[in-house]
Amino acid sequence: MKILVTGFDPFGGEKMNPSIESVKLLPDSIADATIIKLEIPTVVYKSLSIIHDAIQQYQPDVVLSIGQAGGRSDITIERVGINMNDFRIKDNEGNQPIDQAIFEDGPAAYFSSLPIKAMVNEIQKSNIPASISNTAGTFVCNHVLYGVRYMIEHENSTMKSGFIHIPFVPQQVVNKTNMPSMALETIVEGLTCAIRAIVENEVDIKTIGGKIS
Ligand code: PCA
Repeated sequence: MKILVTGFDPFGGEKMNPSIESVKLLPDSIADATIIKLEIPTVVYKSLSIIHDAIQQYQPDVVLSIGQAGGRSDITIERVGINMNDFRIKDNEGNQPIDQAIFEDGPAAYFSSLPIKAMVNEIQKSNIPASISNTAGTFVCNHVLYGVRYMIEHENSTMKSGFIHIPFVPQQVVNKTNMPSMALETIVEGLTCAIRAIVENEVDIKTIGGKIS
């Protein structure tokens, strides 16, 4: 099995993005799956075209994208991407779409096709905080979650894809009051657990993981 794992470059005035830093530190093989690592820009559509080229080149079985969600305290496995670009800030090339569909002819949303509950479970088994998230926001991360599934479904491919958001790392919150963070090594361990769960669970497990709000 081949898994393409993507991470973003820094955005929003941050000096680093723990998503690409953690991806770089992943082992080259997890549970016998080959891990292919790819940096993508925090830019609408360009992020997707770089993933598209990598899919053509490597023909992975799974595309897993990682992004920073500053303010979250745990590793969150995203359930759904929505057909919406509504940017609170400019992306890294100055684009700021407001209330625009990502793909005009696409459905309102796509669900992740990864075993999200099994992934949460496997991370928690290593004593690392993790949960399901029901929104990936409306910035470039949601764009990539939705857009990668759109590309895959349009090519009638059985390739799986999904998204994980990670917190800030401690060095990013030194001057931010009451802001949660997680050590980079812990994030890397959590992502490794999540990838193991993807390899070992063709079908997701049935367990409680919903939220009231
Ligand atoms: N996080 C942003 C985009 C890039 C990243 O790492 C987001 O949550 O949309």
